[in-house]
Amino acid sequence: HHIAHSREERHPLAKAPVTAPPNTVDGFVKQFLDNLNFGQGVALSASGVNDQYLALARTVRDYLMARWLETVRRQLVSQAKGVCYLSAEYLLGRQLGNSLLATGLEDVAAEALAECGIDIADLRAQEVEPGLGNGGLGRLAACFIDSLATMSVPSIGYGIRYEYGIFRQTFEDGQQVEKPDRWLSMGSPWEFPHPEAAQTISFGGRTEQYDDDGVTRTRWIPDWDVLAIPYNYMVPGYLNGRVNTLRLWSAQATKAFDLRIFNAGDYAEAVRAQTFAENISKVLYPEDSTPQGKELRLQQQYFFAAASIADFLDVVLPPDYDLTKLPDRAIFQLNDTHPVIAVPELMRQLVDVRGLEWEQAWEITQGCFAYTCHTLLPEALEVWSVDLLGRLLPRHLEIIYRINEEFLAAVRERYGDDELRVRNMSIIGEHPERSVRMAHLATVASVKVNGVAELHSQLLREKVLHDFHEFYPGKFTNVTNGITPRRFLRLANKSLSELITDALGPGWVTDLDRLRELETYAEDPEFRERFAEVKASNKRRLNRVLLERDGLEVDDTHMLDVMVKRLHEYKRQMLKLLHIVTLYDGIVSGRVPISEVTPRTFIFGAKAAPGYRIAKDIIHLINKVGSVVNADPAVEGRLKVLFPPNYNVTLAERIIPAADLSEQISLAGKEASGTGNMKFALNGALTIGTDDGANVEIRQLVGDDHFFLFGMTEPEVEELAAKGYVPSDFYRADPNLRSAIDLIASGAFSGGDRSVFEPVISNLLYNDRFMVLADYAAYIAAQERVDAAYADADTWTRSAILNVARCGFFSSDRSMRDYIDRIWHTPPSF
Ligand code: B1H
Repeated sequence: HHIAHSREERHPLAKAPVTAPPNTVDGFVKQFLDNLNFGQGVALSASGVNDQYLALARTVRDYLMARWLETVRRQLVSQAKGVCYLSAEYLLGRQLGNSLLATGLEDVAAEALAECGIDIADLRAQEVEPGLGNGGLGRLAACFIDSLATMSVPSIGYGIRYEYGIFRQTFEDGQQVEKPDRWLSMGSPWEFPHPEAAQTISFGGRTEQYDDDGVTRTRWIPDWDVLAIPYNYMVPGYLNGRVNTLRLWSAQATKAFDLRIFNAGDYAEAVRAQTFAENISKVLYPEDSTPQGKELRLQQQYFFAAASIADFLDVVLPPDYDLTKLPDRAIFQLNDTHPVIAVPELMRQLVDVRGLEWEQAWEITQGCFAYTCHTLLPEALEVWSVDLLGRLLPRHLEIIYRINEEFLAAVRERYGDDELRVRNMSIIGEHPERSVRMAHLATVASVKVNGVAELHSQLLREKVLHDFHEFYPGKFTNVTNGITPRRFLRLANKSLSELITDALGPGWVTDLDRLRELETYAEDPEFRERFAEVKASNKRRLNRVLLERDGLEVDDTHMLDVMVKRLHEYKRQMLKLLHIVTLYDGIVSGRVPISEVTPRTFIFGAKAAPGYRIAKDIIHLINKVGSVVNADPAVEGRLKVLFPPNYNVTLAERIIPAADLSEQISLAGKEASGTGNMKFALNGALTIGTDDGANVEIRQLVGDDHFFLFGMTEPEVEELAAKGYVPSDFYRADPNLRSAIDLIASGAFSGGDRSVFEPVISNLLYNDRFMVLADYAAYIAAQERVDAAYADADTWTRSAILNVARCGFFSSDRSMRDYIDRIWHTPPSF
């Protein structure tokens, strides 16, 4: 099933290059109507809005097709070194707007549809976003493949086509309830299934040794298998005629019915076996930051890692490719440890399937992988029990053991019998049970290991992977995360983009450092006025969106203070909430005259992992505080707390451009990077933040005068932890804090019931792992500085413009350049 590398085309029409439909309104109308009539099988007069959306999507697709086929053809010919980005998550967001942008068809399409009596905005609203990721890690993968296409880097994204993406969040009486995300139920016009290119993926069974012409070899005799069906998605570059591929795998039973069981008359059992196989790609695990040690999750990981490796070796590479050259042809970038099982899988392919010597295979493997670590939380470092891994993948466990044996021999050779060090570095951990440490395996196998922001990379080198840094000097590097300016500026914030383009011309979209040139415009009162009007219009747009979506009202005269991100204790949504409760408490207790309260609308957006009790309690508490504060006449509408449910990429694109204040308040040393922080700054919000993750770099770039820094630094956190942190001491010492906590504990937000939020309160007073109480006073003081700064609207606007001007560094194009220069060494392509 190799791709035909050359085929003589006999019909003259097949010799001609594939061409796009004419780039005109008439050409677009014709293609749209053809898709509606021949693709959807409906007449325009009888078509519904979903028919029209699907036809429009197919039309844009048709414009991209010639470029896609050409990209594939050129890569086949050039065999240039490319990137295989391996990620269990791609949080893509809607595709239609980005495809129209990439083809330059936005205006043509809008006009063409208007001529058919259709408002394109109604069709855009039809699209259900593919939520195939949890949060930052999945969105990062989506930004990276956008930048790779835009920068013409040969690359394939590999991942899983989950039938259900991240759950749809609803609130019932303020509590999170999860609903399945049926993103495929109305059909997905963006995917191309290729069942003929399926891979068979095996599991279970045992291994045995056999004699192969005098050489002892190992083979794996698995006991069950599934089919991996590739679904291809287009990844269009921005106005550059390149379309890369995202290949997502879907699981299918190897035989539609197990004939043996079927013939024995057990029809139900046969169908059950099919369901079992198809469960593998059924649902995205909704945990962000803390991996689930479930067997199905390991099946998912191996399923997509093995399918991707096999696809690259058997389908992408030409037949008879000399595999010793693989490191010059491909780099497999591991997005966290989720795909790390690809390491022993490549070894198995090279040694067991293709008969290479172990040493040679290991040399190749070590030249082909690079690993990105995304965390610092110890509980987030993925491990798999030896027992489970050995049952599911017995051959891979043997391979891991041998890699470890040779690695530890090298460690001993270097350090002598420093058994403590050997135990700490081993790929196999012993406590609380024997397990494979995936980060260690990834580090040993990789050319480079990178963290995702300067501080994070430094802490990886100095703490989490310190022994490895000492053992492999030069292996560790930093690549600070980035975001795509196409989606998060050009598409999400059209009015700001137009203002920037008026000033600088259109080139900034692919050269974000050019935003620097806005610095001089920050001094121009007229430009500031236009910038402020952009912000105001984005608030009005958000108001319309939230009113229609959730019946929520944004007061566009308020400061918009936003905290949107996954709900996790280390991110400290509780700290934000204590600020709100403190403001409210000040008003109702009469300590603060209402005229002194800066009118603010607080927006939260956050999903909690379904099994994360405290996180769900915090969501409940935010909603309850919101109900009380929003309804209390004493507040005179000066404080509003909004928590639209189901925060996702689509909503982010509406909220972020409207924000004034960006909340990035994690405990220092816990947020690896953050990427929302970058999106806000680039859209002209000022940040209130700790010295954590990429906040550090944002502050360095925008300058202290345009960033509200507060809280302990990472070394101060360590110091406090070392001397023994007692949260209740902070509670007792600070009357404002005490009063706010007491108000929650009193049942003021739970109809007088003191038990509802008791777990949250106890957790704060007697545990507070992420030191919310220790940073409370500094946070409140920083918020007072925010109020003071906001009172001078023109100076605030100047700061906002300077944030935009100075954050071009955070383009994911720059991140890709860093990966290319320091890790991948992929030469530029066409
Ligand atoms: C990040 C995850 C993550 N770090 C396990 N780790 C998952 C871990 O399903 N799982 O098992 C899912 C996700 N996600 C985030 O990555 C960091 O917390 C952010 O700070 C960072 O910006 C982002 C991208 O690097």
